Amino acid sequence: MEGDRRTTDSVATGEIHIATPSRKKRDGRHCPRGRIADGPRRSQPFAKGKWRPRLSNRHMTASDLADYIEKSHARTRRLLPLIPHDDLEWSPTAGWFTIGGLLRHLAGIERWMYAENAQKRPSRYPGHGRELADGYEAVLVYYDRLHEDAMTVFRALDDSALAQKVVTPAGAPITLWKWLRAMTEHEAHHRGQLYLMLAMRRVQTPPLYGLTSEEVQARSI
Ligand code: NI
Repeated sequence: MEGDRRTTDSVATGEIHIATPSRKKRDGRHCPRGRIADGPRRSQPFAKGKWRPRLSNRHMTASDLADYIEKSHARTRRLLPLIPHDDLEWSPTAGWFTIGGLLRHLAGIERWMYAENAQKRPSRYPGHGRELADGYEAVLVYYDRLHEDAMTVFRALDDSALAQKVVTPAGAPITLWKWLRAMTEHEAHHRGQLYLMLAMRRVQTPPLYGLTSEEVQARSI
């Protein structure tokens, strides 16, 4: 986590917009906790008076969230075959994550912190040391196995579970879907580091969403 303090409900909302409590106050309808609104605006069938919700009413189900976690993970996972085996424990500077350490960190955090917290259990995060998985093949197996185990936990969550509070290692209560959203942000943060570390080892990396920055510019008006 690198000292991240993103452990409360005040986490920045990022790309995913949250239905606000004011909806309940203003039109008397209760927006179930755990509802995540995204996508384009559209007219709302339940508005009373002058007020219209500022955000759309589309929401992410438990299944949608698990799919989103899976896709986010896949964008990191595809970097693993590109890692030069001899560079696995290379670090850009002393005292920083190595590439392998970063992968063990991501795997361990997902499985032993987030997936445990999701089951209302305390973190059992074991760190990111080489004793956990040493060598390219071992790291690959560790990374895949822990993700698979974590996904088994996440896929078992329903909308009601996602709307409940869990407690972070910092002792802060947070609604579970927000905690899992923070997990994808955490992963994206470290994925960016992996991209940079691979570039420093002169490895060509894939564009994140299919087009390079230059290709997007070429298609821009
Ligand atoms: Ni981290």
